[in-house]
Amino acid sequence: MHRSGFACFVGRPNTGKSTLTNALVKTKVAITSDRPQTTRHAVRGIVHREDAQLVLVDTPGFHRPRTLLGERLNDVVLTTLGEVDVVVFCVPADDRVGPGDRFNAEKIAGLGTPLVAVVTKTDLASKQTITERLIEVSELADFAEIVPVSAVAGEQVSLLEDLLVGLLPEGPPLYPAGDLTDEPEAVMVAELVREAALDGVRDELPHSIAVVVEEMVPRPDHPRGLVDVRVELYVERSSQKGIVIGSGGSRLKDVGTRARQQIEALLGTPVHLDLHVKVAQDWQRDPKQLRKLGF
Ligand SMILES: Nc1nc2c(ncn2[C@@H]2O[C@H](COP(=O)(O)OP(=O)(O)OP(=O)(O)O)[C@@H](O)[C@H]2O)c(=O)[nH]1
Ligand SMILES: [Mg+2]
Repeated sequence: MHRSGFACFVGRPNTGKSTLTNALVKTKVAITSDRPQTTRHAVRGIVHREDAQLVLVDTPGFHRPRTLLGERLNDVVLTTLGEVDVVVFCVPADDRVGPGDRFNAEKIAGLGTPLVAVVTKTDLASKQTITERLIEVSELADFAEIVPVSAVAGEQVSLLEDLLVGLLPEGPPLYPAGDLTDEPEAVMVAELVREAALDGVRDELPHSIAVVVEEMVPRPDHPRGLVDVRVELYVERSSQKGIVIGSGGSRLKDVGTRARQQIEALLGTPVHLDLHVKVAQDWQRDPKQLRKLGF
């Protein structure tokens, strides 16, 4: 028998949903960071097995929206939840269950879809803390399974995979063999630039950064197939522009170097990355700007 279907990750920001998605797919399909609200759209990662195809849908999770962007992100999650076979609720082992977790749990409790809870980041907590967390989580909703996992240490990741596969309906593969994601290349490139730009920025700035790939073209007759990639990095205020660029352009240069290495690995070709910073005033609250930036 062959099973196939969708498992959707939810949970408050920073709980390790994207890291776990990548661990299950064994490839980086979603960017991660220690800043909250890194993921901004539903990212699909595909696990291929002899007996099953498991499509993971990594989401931004639910949070109380403070901006129009926040509302759009909640809508993305709700729409996604309506279409999946199992919902995976993530809570970190190293932090107490709080209002954000309850908010997420309430949203999924009434769906009628099988729920699996994952206590993430078990490498950061003692056995006793993990046990406490498992009990706390069990009180939040009616879960079919509750599994402690460490995506970073690779603990219990394959057990989780087996559990999720077991909850999928019988069916043929949904994606061609070898496809690990359905993200367009340009979106992955933009995300890699955003990931590099998020590293080391604080406060509100992570939320204010948006990245758009304007152009990706192979340079004609280049012996090693160099690709020219032109990227715009948007911030919300001109004061933020200076922070992103850094003194004498040092920070932006560093972001560009790190992003380029990742993009070269993704595309398998050398890349010339042309990175510009622009101000899109208060884009998180502006419907027109949001549309332009793809939300
Ligand atoms: N030690 C440890 N750190 C982890 C683990 N999983 C995730 N992290 C870290 O936790 C932080 C958040 O991880 P993400 O995967 O980006 O979290 P997320 O839930 O996708 O966050 P949002 O997209 O903002 O909702 C990153 O710094 C990860 O490296 C884990 O198993 N162990
Ligand atoms: Mg994420």
